[in-house]
Parts: sequence; C-alpha cells; structure tokens
Amino acid sequence: MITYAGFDELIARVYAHRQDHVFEYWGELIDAERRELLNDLTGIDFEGLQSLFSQTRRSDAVAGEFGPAPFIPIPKTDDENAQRAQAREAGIAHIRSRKVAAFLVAGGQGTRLGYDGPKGKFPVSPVAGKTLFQIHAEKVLASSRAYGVDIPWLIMTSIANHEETETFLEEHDYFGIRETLVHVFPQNLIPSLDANGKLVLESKNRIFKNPDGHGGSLTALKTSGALDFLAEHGIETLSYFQVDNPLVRVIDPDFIGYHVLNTADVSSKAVTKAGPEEKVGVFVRLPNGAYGVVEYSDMTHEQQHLQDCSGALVYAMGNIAIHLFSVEYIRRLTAGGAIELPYHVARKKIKSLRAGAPAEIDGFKFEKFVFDAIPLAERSIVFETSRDEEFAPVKNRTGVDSVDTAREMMSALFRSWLAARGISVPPGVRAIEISPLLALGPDDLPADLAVPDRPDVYLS
Ligand code: UD2
Repeated sequence: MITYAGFDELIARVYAHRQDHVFEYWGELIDAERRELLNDLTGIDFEGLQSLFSQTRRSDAVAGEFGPAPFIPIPKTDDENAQRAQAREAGIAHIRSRKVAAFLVAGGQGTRLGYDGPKGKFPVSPVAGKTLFQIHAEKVLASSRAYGVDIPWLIMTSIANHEETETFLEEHDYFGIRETLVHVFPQNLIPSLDANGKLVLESKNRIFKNPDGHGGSLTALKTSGALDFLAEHGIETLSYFQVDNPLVRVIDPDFIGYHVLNTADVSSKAVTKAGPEEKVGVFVRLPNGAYGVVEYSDMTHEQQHLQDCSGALVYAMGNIAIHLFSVEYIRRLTAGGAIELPYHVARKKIKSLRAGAPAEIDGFKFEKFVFDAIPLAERSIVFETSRDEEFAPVKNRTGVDSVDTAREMMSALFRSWLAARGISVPPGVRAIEISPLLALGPDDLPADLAVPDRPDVYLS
C-alpha cells in the first residue's frame, strides 16, 4: 500500500474499494503530481461507485403503462383567456415581490457549431449578431426594468468553459446587469468507469471525469453556495432555461402565475412536436400518476408514431427544457434524503492509458437529467407554449435546429410583433431584429415606431 502524509484515510478507502490500480504510476510521479492525484481522488464518492456501476445494467425504459400528460393549453376560449389573465396577474405580483431569479444552464460547448468555446459566446441574432449570452442577459435586464425589480441571474458553466464564460461576462460588464446580481458557478464532475466498474486514469496522475449533466445543476446550486445566494435574495422561484434557445421568454409572468397558483414544485413548458421523429422528450403521465419526461431515444417506434382517432400524435407534447423550480423543492431534492435524481448511462469510448501509452477504452459515462425532477415532485404542471414564439434550438451549424433556422425564426417572430401592432414593414426589408431592451413582446413596441427600408433592420 502506498503512503502519503495527511492522506492515509483516503488511500485506505481507495484500497478498500479495490480501486488501487489508480496508483499504477505512483513510482513515476514527482511529489506535486502525487498530490494532484490524491486531490483528484478526494472528491470521489467511493461508496457510491458500486451503485453507479449497477446503473449500467439498468434500462432507462419506463416500466409499466404510461399515457400522455395533461397540460394547460394555449388559451382559445373566453374561459381559458380569463384564467390566463388571472395567472398573469399572479405571476406579475410574484415577480414584483422579488421572488424570481433566472437560471441559465450553459455547461455545453459550441463544438457542433464548429466553435471551440462556450456555446453562449456564439453569435446568433439575425442582424446585430448578438451572442446567446447577450440575448439572455438583455432579457433578464429588460424584465428587471419592466417589473421595477432587480432580477438575479444564475449561470451554470462547466469546468471546460467556466473561466472563459466569466471573463466574457466581465468584459461586457454583464451586459448592464449589476455584477452582484450575477452568480456564475461550474457544475460538478462525476468519474467515468471502465467496463469492469473501475476508475479510469486519464493520465498518470488524473482520473477521467465528465460533467454530471444538466440534472447536476440542482446539486451544483447547493454545492456552489447558490442556494445561499438565493436565500439572501429571498428568491422562491427559479426560471430555468438552456443556453441554446434564443427565443426563450426568460421571465414569463403567465407561466410563473400558473406555477404559483398551482403551488407547483416544478412546472414545464411544452410545444407540439414538429413530427414523430423530433429529437425532444415528451411529457407523460406515469403509472403512479406523476408526470414525467420520456426521452425520444427511450420510446419505441410505435410509441413515437402512435395517433389518436383524429390522426394527431398521442405523445405530442415535446419538452423544450424550460422549467420553473420552487427553491424549496430544490432544497429538498439536494438534502441527501429519500429523493434524488437518478443517473443515466452512456456507453462511450474513453481516452485512457494502457501500459503507459494513450489508448481508447470502452467505458461508461454518467449524467443526470433535470427533467427527472418532475416525477419526484409532489405537484407539477405542464404548460403549452407556441413553438414559433419560444423554441428555436441552436444545435447545428446548418439544417434542422441550426443557427440558420434560429435566425429565420427570430426574424419571423419580430415581424409578427410589428404586424400585431399594425406597424408596416417596407418591402426591401429582409431580416429584422428587435432588441430585448426595446421590447420583450409586441405590447412593448412604441406605437410610432418606423421601420426603415433596408435589407437588415435592427430596432433598439
Ligand atoms: C435536450 C433534451 C431534449 C429537449 C432539448 C431541447 C436531454 C437529454 N434532452 O436535448 O429532450 O428538451 O434539449 O433543446 O436533456 N448542459 C449542461 N451540462 C451538461 C449537459 C448539458 O450545462 O452536463 C446544458 C447545455 O449547455 C445546454 C443544455 O444543457 O444548454 C442541453 O444540453 P444538450 O444540448 O446536450 O441537450 P439535447 O440537445 O440532447
């Protein structure tokens, strides 16, 4: 057994859990490298590794019969419109009483966009070329101004992009949001395992770990101290959204109103799926009555294509990863008690060392999904929204769900706002962009707004 002063207990634990192969290169390491390895091992839950490995034999498929989840539809009738107005009032009151914060998950990189940096730094807006971060920031700021309150903004990054994200936000003065209202923290890492449940050495003194998924955001809120930050600010509701959707209504009074009136732990927005094969999870009601999301990859072809007697998809309500969380529920979920998010397993090739040389081995990566918090909640609601108004995911450089489609959708939405207010758009206009600081929706547009006749118009 190796020894190192001050780390006896940790070293004993590594041996007790039969993970001592991590010391294979100990004899070759200088003192600083040995310390690095020991520090890397310090954060690992050795007791938990066994149960993590047992997950690799578990299927993600939902056991038993499930059906489509009921949802609050986009209002059409007078009754529904009256309910919506009531909800909006409740939502506005909640926001004005300083109980809402915005929460962006931005651990991902822009790799699929051909960009090697935080995805949030990618420029997407159709005319001004604003980055995803700027668009989100300006919506937070505009909402603060609209409701006359300071809305805090939490941003979860990953180890890979934390520093670059912080530097970018600092360099841009947080796009006008007061620095003390912005809380940026990295998500946690979880070790990957090889085919035999062993830790993997990425180098002679480093353990291979991967970010623990967007579901890890709830734990990271706790471990980073963000829950204390929220408590200090008296925040009760977190408005959760992904970095890759420039159309998201970051603070939506209608949605918040329904959430509050239903005293929900979690509320989720849904859009009608573009087609049976669209790559989004769907909202279901589970055998025990709770709501949940089944990821597209966990549904059979029959389930994905199932139609009702009118020819409509049965599993039609797609998850667009916009949620509201009660902060109290996040506290319960992360308290280490009976309820905890499960891990999903992905078989992956992992870069490792074999006999001192770099090698790719078969292994398992583990991730938590934030929507697994829905079935664990006591109360949750699903709220329908319009795809054209709120979902333009930027996943690819071109083609489906791309930078191109997002730009087109943004321009089309802004055009529809102008039309709704009877503001005419000259024929020479090709692309339109409206700054969130000018308007968050058609009602905010000044009545005397004139749109100039040129191909690209930016209204700010
Ligand atoms: C996610 C959902 C899908 C649908 C879609 C909407 C899953 C498994 N699927 O698909 O059902 O709602 O989004 O766009 O979630 N992230 C982190 N840390 C991580 C992993 C992800 O911060 O460890 C962030 C990432 O920066 C991004 C978001 O989570 O903002 C979504 O991640 P993704 O692009 O991997 O999700 P995707 O497209 O598989």
